[in-house]
Amino acid sequence: MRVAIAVDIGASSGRLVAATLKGKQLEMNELHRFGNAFMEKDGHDYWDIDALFKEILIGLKKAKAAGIHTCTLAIDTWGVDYVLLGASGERLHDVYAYRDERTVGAADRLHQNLIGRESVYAKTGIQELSFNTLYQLYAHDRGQLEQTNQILLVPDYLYYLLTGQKINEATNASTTQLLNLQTREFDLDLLQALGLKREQFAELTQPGTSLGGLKAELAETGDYPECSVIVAPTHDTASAVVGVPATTDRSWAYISSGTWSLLGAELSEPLNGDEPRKANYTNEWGAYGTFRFLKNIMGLWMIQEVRRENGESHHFAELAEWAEREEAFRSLVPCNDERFLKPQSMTGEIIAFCQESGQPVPDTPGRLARCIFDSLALTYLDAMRELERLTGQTYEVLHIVGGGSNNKLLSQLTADLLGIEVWTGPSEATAIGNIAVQLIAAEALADIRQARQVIADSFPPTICHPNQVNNRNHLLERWQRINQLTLKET
Ligand code: LFR
Repeated sequence: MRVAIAVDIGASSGRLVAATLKGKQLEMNELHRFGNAFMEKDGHDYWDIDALFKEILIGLKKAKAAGIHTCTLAIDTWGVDYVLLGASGERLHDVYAYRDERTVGAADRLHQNLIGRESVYAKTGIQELSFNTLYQLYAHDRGQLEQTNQILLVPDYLYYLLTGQKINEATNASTTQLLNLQTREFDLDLLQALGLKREQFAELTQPGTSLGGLKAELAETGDYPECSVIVAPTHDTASAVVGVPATTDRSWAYISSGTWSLLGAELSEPLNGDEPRKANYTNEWGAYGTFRFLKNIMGLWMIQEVRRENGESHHFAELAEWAEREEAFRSLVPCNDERFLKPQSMTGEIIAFCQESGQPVPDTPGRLARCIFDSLALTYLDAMRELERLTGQTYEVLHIVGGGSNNKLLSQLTADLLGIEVWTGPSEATAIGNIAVQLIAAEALADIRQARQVIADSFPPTICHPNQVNNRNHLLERWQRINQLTLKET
């Protein structure tokens, strides 16, 4: 029996999942799950990359113990974060987490001093987010960049630790904001502006490429299955979009809902004109030559933070249940305002905004959760309207995949506000998309179309039908006023 193992690591948790294709059904089995979070050291935020690698090895040991002797294996993680390697392949630094504040103001400085916003967008089609690798590298220690032999992104680095091979996987490389849409290569002007050379990056590698086996020192231990390592769409969002169970001919958009909510459409050509730039839409590269035309929305990070600040004493499901009992649209916050990117206290920041804007203060966990879900759903509405305007399409169905698709209240609110069907699940779309690419590479599935059919059959989505929203016009006017108070987007 062919087994495909996905290593899928997000900003708040990671997992190894094994899947087998039985007839037309995918059967999935979670092998190992672990937490992830950035940690502070000397005033900066870092990922514990060594701990993450150890978790991968623990998961692979569990796979072997569960009787998996041979498998294919692929890795995805969040985007943009990078690892600099020296001449002998050694890591030169701790791995910064993208919310680290050293990039505050870096985008403005780079655009003023080196190359304008408009040209960067025309070249890359990538939305401006303060933490794009372009800005992170600009804020990085110069001396260290000069010593750097190779720049890998986080999943590339994990592949390197597993196989000894250095690649720059294409979907994730596009999140650096250093790739040129025309040449489909690293943009030499941008590299030059950063003082970098093309040789400091590896070959751009497409998802589905085979990297051979584990490196000898791992394989020889006999602790792990014999792995045939495949390149996933290593950017988790790219894997999640492959995992969208879209099978009908109805036009569809998606939200990949996790720490971030990524709302967009799958396009065959990028849209990088003035209008998408002003709306801060991005053209991240997808698997199989597609583009993920999408927008980052603050997402479940807000509720994750509120929960953490509360000593993690409530489950997400419990918070959602309490939120459901609260009055709808009582207090609203502009989720995409920069102030919510990494506030000292998320709870404090939400309360402060409500006070400043003369709204009732959400003073219980249920009310805070309600405020976040209501505000996210309204932000989805705005982003969908922008998406429709920019692509000239009307979307009949919105798929919500990822962990956030378990949140029934948020999905129903979204359906109600958008007035279209919202199809939710699978919640493990990222791991499933990663696995689908392995199965296509192994020729067990023909293509993405067939993969999506199998995904839909194996994990049938739940459909939320839209209900009428009371006092809709009044609500939308209030929401508009609140957004006018927004100072700056992330
Ligand atoms: C989602 C995600 C987003 C990216 C953000 C930072 O997990 O990968 O797509 O913008 O995290 O990498």
